[in-house]
Amino acid sequence: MVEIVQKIKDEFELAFSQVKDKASLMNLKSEYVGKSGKIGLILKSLKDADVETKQQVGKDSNLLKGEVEQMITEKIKSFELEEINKNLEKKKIDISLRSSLQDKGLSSAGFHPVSAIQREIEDIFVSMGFDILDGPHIEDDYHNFEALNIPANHPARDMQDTFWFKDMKHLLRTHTSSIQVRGMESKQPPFKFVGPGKVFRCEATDASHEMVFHQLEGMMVGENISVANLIYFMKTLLSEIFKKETNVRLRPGFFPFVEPGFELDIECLICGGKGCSVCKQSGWVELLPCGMVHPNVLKYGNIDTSKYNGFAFGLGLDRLVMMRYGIDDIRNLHSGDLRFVSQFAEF
Ligand code: FA5
Repeated sequence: MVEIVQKIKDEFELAFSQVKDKASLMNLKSEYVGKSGKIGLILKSLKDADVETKQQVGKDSNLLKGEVEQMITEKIKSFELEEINKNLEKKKIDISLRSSLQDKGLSSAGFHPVSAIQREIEDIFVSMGFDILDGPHIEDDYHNFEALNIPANHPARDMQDTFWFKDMKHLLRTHTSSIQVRGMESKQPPFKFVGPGKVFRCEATDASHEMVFHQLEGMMVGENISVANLIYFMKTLLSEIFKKETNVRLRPGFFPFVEPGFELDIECLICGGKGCSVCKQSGWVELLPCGMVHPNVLKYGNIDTSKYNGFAFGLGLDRLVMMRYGIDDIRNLHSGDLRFVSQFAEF
């Protein structure tokens, strides 16, 4: 009886040494240590043996079972490693090869200039203690208009031509000001945040107008916020972005969600203020509408207007990129022409 364990062991070792792949190894596994494998059967065949033999053979076959399982597990690992190495060998990447984009004279990757400027501005505001918020592209009437003090039938709705959904309750957001409403819903004053993103307007395109463009909303709510605070943050932003003296002008502007409202224009950097198609021959480009948040908007946001007030602004990112790089037609920005965007790739 005792020899039978040794016999099975020898038999296994011979078969094991001839195994060439994972599949035959798995077969060997079930043949020896599977449910009705050879080692298990030894124990079953001990029914009529004396106690001493049963104990000895039981011990030996258990030991053998452990050994066999360990040998098989290790062999499986070595087969798997071999497979990985083979695959790596096949799929070897030669990092010294030029990409097909480089052959066409294009850089392989980089941020779109609008994304790059958005990140830069986010960093500037984060360093001044602002949070960054997001909001959905598909908005409802309440967040895009009503809670911003633009009720149904208000003429101000015509200021932004809107892409409505068939239900006439949902729309593609026309401005990032909807993020103001969502910010007030999620935060307790005092707070300050910026909310960048795509916006959509159903309007004719020209050198300075796109149907899909980008804005960055900003909002600060606290006690005793003044126009001086607003101007401070706007000036800091522009000097960080342009890294040079830029001429700006502040003029009154009407937006139902701010009172007083302002338009901050920048002297056109394309023509140096002489007049061109981008600034519509005026020498100035509308860049940064802003103002003190209208009390009605704060009330919609459940903010105690006897204690808190604030400012808000909505920066046009595409026009900012145009001013920074001297791009004379906004339509170049989203034309999808790689030759155009690759000029801005950092590497
Ligand atoms: C608004 O969208 C307001 N929500 C901004 C605001 C926020 C005012 C907070 C007060 C307080 P406006 O429609 O002017 O305002 O757009 C803001 C900026 O987006 C413009 O100054 C301009 O830089 C940019 N912009 C507007 N329309 C287009 C367009 N069709 N294509 C490209 N940029 C545009």
